[in-house]
Amino acid sequence: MTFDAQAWLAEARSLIGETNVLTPNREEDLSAFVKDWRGKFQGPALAVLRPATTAEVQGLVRLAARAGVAIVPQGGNTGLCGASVPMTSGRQVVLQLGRMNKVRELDVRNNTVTVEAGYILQQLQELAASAGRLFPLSLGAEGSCQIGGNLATNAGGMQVLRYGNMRELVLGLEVVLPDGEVLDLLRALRKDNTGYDLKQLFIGSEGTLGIVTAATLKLFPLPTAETSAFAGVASLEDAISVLDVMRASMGDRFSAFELISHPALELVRQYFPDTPPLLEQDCAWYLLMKAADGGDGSALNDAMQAALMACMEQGTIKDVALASSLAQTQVLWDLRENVTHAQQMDGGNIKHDVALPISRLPAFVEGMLPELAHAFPGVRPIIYGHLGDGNLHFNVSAPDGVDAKAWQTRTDAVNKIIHDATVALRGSISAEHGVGQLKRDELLHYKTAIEMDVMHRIKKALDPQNLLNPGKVLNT
Ligand code: FAD
Ligand code: 2HG
Ligand code: ZN
Repeated sequence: MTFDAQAWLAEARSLIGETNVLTPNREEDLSAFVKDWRGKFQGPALAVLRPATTAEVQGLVRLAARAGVAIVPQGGNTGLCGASVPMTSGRQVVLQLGRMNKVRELDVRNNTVTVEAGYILQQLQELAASAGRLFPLSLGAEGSCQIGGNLATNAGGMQVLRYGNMRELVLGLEVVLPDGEVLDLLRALRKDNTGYDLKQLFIGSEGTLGIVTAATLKLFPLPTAETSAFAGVASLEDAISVLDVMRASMGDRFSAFELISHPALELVRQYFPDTPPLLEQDCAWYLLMKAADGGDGSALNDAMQAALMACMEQGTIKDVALASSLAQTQVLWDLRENVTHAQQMDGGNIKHDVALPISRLPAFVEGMLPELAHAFPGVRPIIYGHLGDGNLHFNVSAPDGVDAKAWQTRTDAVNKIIHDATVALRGSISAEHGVGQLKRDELLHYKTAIEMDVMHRIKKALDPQNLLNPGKVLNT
């Protein structure tokens, strides 16, 4: 059967309205939807479709299935693995969920909220705070990423140490399946053992198994006091000793433990020259820590100071600055977020998002640095990330004088060194960003045949026509 694109688009328009079907022509610039945040992946779209209800998503999925049109679900398009934009081959539409942005229910007593997939993460944090609750997921792209995207990538970020990643914050989901059926799993229960936990299949599946249209999420008590500190340490071993002390003395109040290497800090200073000096001495590594609690701030500050002092007495912390105002706190967290931006401004890098048992991280990094330097003289590893979760962004920037674009051609060789060592220590080559197009072929190499086979069987069972985000995660 021949495909009549114009007739198909006309049907799409009749389903969701003329203005919600964007097509590639001079008036409608689709670049924001067809190119990824890093500018690394880009593919043509037959159209960008912007449904506003679950019924509209359902109608579009059925329309696409009838004509064999593939769908690329998209939230804020902040993903870092090329999963949210079309592939270069095939007949694909982008299904942009941004208009599905209603709050379906805020149940403060049950500590839950049900929002649609297109709700922006930062708006959800604000909504929760206005009800005296916390929605703890927090990451650099929170001003534009959407709950659907956070679910589809099982996003992590800054507070996983205390609250877990997105998977752990979900109680219920509503999903449109590839055949257009709506799977209503929107339950606001903390206990429910009635068979397989189907929602887990869709979390982290990067839009390959179903389209998330709404979610019921957990809320937590809103801390009334918060304190952040920035400390310098000489080694990763010392950093991990600091983590032990902080957790032992602060318990659950300790909510974030981020690592920034000296070269990462220097890069931020280069591109954000307003970054103020924070410590009196340079150190090899810096730790950005946060604790939060109810009550007034003085007890929390005292506890944080006492724990930091204990580390200084042990000699693990060399120098420390405690934020004493909201403005100072903001400076510290801006600095952390700016590492990614500074790297982007520097011309890009070869990204690695690895997780290892935290006990093995020091040996991993110490082994990796000389090996990389030997293989690529002058190379600039920019290491930072969520040390408290054993998750490092081991990004590798071009050696001085090497063009950033030319450096990208070395990706396979750099990946091999870092990913081989990660997997040898039973680590993960994608801790929080996902697979998308970027690491799809790496999965084939590092996962067992049986693991891949089970993933393919699940994909085939739910999406036999291979319509949802083909070419992402799996070689389909
Ligand atoms: P998109 O990029 O639009 O999509 C990502 C994936 O989800 C794609 O596979 C897409 O098809 C799928 N998808 C989107 N919506 C739906 C839906 N409704 N149903 C089904 N599938 C869907 N990530 C972290 O984990 N931790 C961090 O600390 C972090 N920091 C970041 C900082 C910056 C500056 C940037 C640019 C990114 C960062 N990220 C981080 C990565 C990114 O923000 C997250 O992966 C985020 O969860 C993606 O959300 P999104 O709405 O932008 O999704
Ligand atoms: C972060 O932790 C993000 O800042 C982005 O996950 C990491 O840019 C990166 O590699
Ligand atoms: Zn991260």
